[in-house]
Amino acid sequence: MGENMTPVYLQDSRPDFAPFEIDCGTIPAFRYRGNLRSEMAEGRIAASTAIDLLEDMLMIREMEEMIVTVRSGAYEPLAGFNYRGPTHVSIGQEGASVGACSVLILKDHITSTHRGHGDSLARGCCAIRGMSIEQLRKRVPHSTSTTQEELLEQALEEHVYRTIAELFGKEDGYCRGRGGSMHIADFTVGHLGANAIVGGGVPIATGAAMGLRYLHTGGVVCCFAGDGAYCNGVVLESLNWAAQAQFTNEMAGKHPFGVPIIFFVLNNHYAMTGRSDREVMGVSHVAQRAVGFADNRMHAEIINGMDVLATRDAVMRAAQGCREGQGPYFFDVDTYRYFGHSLSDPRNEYRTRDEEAAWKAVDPILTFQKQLEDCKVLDEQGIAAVVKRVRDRNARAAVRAAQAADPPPADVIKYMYTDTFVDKVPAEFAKVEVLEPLAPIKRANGEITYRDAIKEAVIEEMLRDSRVIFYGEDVAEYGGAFKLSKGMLEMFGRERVFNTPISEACICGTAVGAAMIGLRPVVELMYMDFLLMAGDQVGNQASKWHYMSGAQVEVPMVLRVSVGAGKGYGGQHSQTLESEVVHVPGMYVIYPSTAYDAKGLMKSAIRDNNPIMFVESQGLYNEKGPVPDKEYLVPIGVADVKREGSDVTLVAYGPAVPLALKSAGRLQAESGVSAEVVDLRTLVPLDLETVLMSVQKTGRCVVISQAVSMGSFTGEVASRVQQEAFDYLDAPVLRVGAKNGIAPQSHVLEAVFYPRVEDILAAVKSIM
Ligand SMILES: Cc1ncc(C[n+]2csc(CCOP(=O)(O)OP(=O)(O)O)c2C)c(N)n1
Repeated sequence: MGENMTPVYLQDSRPDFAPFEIDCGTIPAFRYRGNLRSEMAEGRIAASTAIDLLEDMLMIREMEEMIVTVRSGAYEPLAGFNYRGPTHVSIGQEGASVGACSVLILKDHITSTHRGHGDSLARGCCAIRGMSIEQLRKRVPHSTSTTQEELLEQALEEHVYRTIAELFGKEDGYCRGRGGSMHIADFTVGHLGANAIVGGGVPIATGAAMGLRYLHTGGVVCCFAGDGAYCNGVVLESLNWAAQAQFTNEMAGKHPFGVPIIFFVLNNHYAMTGRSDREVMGVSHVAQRAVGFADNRMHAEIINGMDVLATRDAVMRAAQGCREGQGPYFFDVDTYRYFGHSLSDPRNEYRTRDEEAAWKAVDPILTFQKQLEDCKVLDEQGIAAVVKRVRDRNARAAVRAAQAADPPPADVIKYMYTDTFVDKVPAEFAKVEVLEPLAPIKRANGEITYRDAIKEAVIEEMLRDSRVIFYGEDVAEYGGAFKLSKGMLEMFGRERVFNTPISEACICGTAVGAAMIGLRPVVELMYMDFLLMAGDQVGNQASKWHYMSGAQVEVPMVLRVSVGAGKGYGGQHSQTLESEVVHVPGMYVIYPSTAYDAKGLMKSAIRDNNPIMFVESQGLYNEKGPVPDKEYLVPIGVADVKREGSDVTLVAYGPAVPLALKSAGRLQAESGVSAEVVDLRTLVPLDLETVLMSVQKTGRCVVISQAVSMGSFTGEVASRVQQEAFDYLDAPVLRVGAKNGIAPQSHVLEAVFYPRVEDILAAVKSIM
């Protein structure tokens, strides 16, 4: 094979120290030189569209100015209304949001930020304007109107109403009052959510775009985020993720093409109060960030964000480029927010009135109004009529929103979880291509290892549903650090099984985005300790979006995490951190102890529509157990009595289960104590019933896990048992776990660090 016939991933990397220089290229700034007159002359914009642009910018400004006055009590139509929500207004940035959204189509998506009313209103308006009469009718189901014009107007008003209702925390809000201003989302128009975590939405956008690429929908994601966000680790990880060579070179499979995302930086020059340029960044323009991530600089450009036509032009070009496989794109959009970070920020500590005046002189609305007049699209009265239409519409919507029903208090945790799962795979996803079939996993006496059981489950589910994709660090050729996925790349190809950068936050965050747009990612974190690198994406994003969106979206993803412990790997490769995840509700947590349960639970997890943390014990990977080679599922949220007994209940999960079983054997043999062992299998949802039934029988309970005792999930189980079975208890409920310390390297220390059979025996003896 000639050198240039060798696939990239097989090409050697050899030493070659010949001197050379890297040319990082140039980044154009403000290359758009058009205006409304030239756009109209070239047929790039219709007069009616130009009016729509004005109307949408005005809608944002009016709405946000209203929020400001409502907050101060001065908004007349809502005098006395108590608005408690946040007030991060984007006044000044309307040209950026509206220009960008005006050229997206319905199958496209956006993500946004804490300052996202403008993006959200703009996305909704632009999407609604592109809707058919049938689609409009769905937005206003109670309308009796029949004309497109009337339905459009009603749908726009409903859009403002549902936006304001969400800000006011009402049941009619887009997220049923569960999200509010900073988490507003409308998944029906591809708005995947604003995000109150600075930078938190960027990996979600990236994962969604990666998913659109896999599904070949032709859709694009426009990722709105501020300049401040572009110092944040997960954002930089996302840039790297989106630009990975493996998505565009021949490794990408039959149809190499880039990730269709536009990183649209709303660069208003300030984070909260700190300056991005000249203070907390070492480059003078955010656009320079792109240079470090892709040889083509992600087509980076600096755009005039005060000119709605410039942002429109940029996104039009980028969206087309993305659809042709040229993504990602990076726009540093130069804009300004007139108000402070929030209303409690007077702004004078970090910027001058002169600076503000200079930006207001290039106001996106006023300059565009002037162009509309110059081009005779609207005269003064025409503009006044648009202003009035917007103002009246917003006022009607606000009054209606203020009077709308609050969510019923009894529903406070409704929508935490979904009870849906994939019963039947839609035909379009049931056809799965297998490149090189993998030999079936061999059974000796019907047994396979815990590792192979999990592998078999993932493979079976990938064969069942093409929406299941699998990725993580080193999982492709190498088969993962624990060889669990060996052969899966060859079987399913790199579009479905691929290595990732060492980006735990992005592994989790992209899975959220991919799940939001319809995939069912299974992703791997090599050690559970690395979960802390991904804390926000797991705790604030994966766990929360179903609830925060008012159940608009499901996030079906399985996060496989592997727990070290007992191998002398010390404090950063040995922790079992399930209690951290349990403490942020929203994610199911599964922790199997046998090969049988591992397979059945993994299959259930992949079919379930909740985000799921699947905890695996490295100590159990080689343990064998009977696993039928026929299809079966183990239900999530059902504990299992692994040994029956009558004197004491040992509640355990994961690697503590074999320990509990050994202890039960010794208790019987050495002291005639009959111990029942309950394997929780699932921590969330918790099957307390099975535990309570056992405790009612035995009157005694010891809860065991491998985790450090302080803050462990065993505390939760012990307290619930005490609370709900107090009358049946003959002794206090005890807990056994690892010492309240850090896992040591020394095998002598490690041997006493983790819970041992002796600890369990001592605990049981103390209560017998
Ligand atoms: C991870 C995180 N850190 C800090 C904050 C507090 N905070 C809210 S907005 C903000 C500034 C964000 O700046 P930028 O991304 O430029 O957006 P802008 O507010 O300018 O629109 C900060 C620090 C937060 N919400 N999330």
